[in-house]
Amino acid sequence: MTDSWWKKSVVYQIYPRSFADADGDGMGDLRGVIDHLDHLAELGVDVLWLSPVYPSPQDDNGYDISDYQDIEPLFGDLKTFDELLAGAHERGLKIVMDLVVNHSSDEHPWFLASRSSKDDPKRDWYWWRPARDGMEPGAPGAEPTNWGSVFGGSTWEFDQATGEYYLHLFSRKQPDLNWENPEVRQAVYAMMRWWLDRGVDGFRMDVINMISKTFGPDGALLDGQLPVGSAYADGSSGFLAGPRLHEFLQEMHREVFAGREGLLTVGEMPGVTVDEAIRHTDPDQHEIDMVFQFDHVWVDRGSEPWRLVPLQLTKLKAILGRWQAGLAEKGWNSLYWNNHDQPRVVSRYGDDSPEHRVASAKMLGTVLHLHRGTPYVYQGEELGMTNHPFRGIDEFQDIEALGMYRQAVEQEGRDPEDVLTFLRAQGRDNARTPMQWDDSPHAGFTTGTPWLPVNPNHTEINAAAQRADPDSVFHYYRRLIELRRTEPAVADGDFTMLLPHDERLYAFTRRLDRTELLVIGNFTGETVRAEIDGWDGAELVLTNLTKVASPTGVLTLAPWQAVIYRRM
Ligand code: TEU
Repeated sequence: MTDSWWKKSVVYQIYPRSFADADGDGMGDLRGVIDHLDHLAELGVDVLWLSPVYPSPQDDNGYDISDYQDIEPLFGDLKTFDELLAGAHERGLKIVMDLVVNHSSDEHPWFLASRSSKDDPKRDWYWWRPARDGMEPGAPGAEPTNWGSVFGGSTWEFDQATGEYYLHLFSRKQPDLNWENPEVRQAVYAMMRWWLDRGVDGFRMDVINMISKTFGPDGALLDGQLPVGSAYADGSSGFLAGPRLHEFLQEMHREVFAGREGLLTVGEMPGVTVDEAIRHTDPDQHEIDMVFQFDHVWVDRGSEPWRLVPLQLTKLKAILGRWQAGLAEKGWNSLYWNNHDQPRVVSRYGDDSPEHRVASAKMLGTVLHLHRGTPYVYQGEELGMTNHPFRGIDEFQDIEALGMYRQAVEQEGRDPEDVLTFLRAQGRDNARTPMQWDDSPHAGFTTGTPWLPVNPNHTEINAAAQRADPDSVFHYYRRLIELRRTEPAVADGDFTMLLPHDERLYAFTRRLDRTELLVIGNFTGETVRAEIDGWDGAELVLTNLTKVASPTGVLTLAPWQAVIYRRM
């Protein structure tokens, strides 16, 4: 890929299950996306990323795929998909698919064959291992390693049929594919080419830094012992950024992307370091265009599980500043606050009270979109949608929330209220409540019963109201997105962090040739004066507050205010 059009683009993530339901079964679908393409075109984004729409038992809402080359019947069929693709392309929107190939569903024919016998030709397509040396297969503690899965429990599932265990870093219905096997890789590449030939414009690659793994034939205990109070160990040194990761991504590039233009590739990489990201995204390495790193969304989690720590702005700035500096010369950043795995940013780093929700949502958008990199907007973020008021564990549906809860409460004896407090703040279902289109009973999402309850605040927060209101979060996001197109310094300028020790203001400049932008966001509900000189008389390009009470000069920020100034 020689062109890097995506440096000037904004991506919008659709979680199809929760976006819009056209057939009334309570579950979003592709027709629902087609029906709302104009909302997306009006917002002005360039690319749509669809979370998985492939056939799936839906154990992890589609991140468990049982057929990579078809559409989940709940969502539609290939014909509807082609219609969506055409409708998007007509409006100048590209479509990027989710690529989930670290693991498949346990109901995928590949896995059904693999588990059928030790001699099956596909046995080695997944990670099968015998019980720990000298232990009875299936007995407690006999798992090949002591690794804990992301969704709770062991990463190993014992399979009676052949008396061995298979590896699943996520749920037991998501067995890990064995990328060491070249047949697996070729099957994945063929599938990717099939989608590209159909017209899709790229891939968001799920946990792609986990595809290269190492462990001894018997499986070794990691670090000798378990952390105090934990039922399982962290196995990530055995599967994050494994020894063949760069090789696999380069091979994929050669086999799938080489010679094709106009694509976007982004690798989701929990735990990726800046140095690794530079290697992955340096165009000369021929791997991928950008990565999703996680440092800035792990900043409010304590080192112990189930501990929430309040946001410390200086830490957030240090993290994002390090990523900006690290990828300044080579490689490229992706920018996100939200996705289907993260709580709503206005509830998390902003203030979702009626008084400050709109201002803080716009402030957070301003800070993110003015960084150097490609911004991602997650559905509903452009409305300032908030976390959901979950009452109890019964209201959560996410396999991660339920699995973590079970492990924490039943196996580790933690206080259920502590765990709930954590899940209310950080649980993934916060992002997955239905999109709020209007103030009707199910927010215009469905005429049926929504699979996850609609947030009761949809009577206030919804797309219809915001499209009609020029001061809404929606129209502010539109202006932010437009600014990337009209002001070259937004996409191409360099980045300099200011006030790194300030706990209240997030401030930086962007410079391209003679144009310099100053961006400041007030992360508090108080008026704050910014100690930044030299900007008297600069042009105010954008601010999130139309009526600013404070008359005391350009660099005094009202509660949750954001400003963008320009000087030449
Ligand atoms: O997420 C990878 C991942 O690491 C997440 O588990 C994340 O760290 C966690 O959910 C935060 O709470 C990807 C997908 O985005 C996620 O939806 C899938 O569940 C997961 O992979 C497995 O496919």
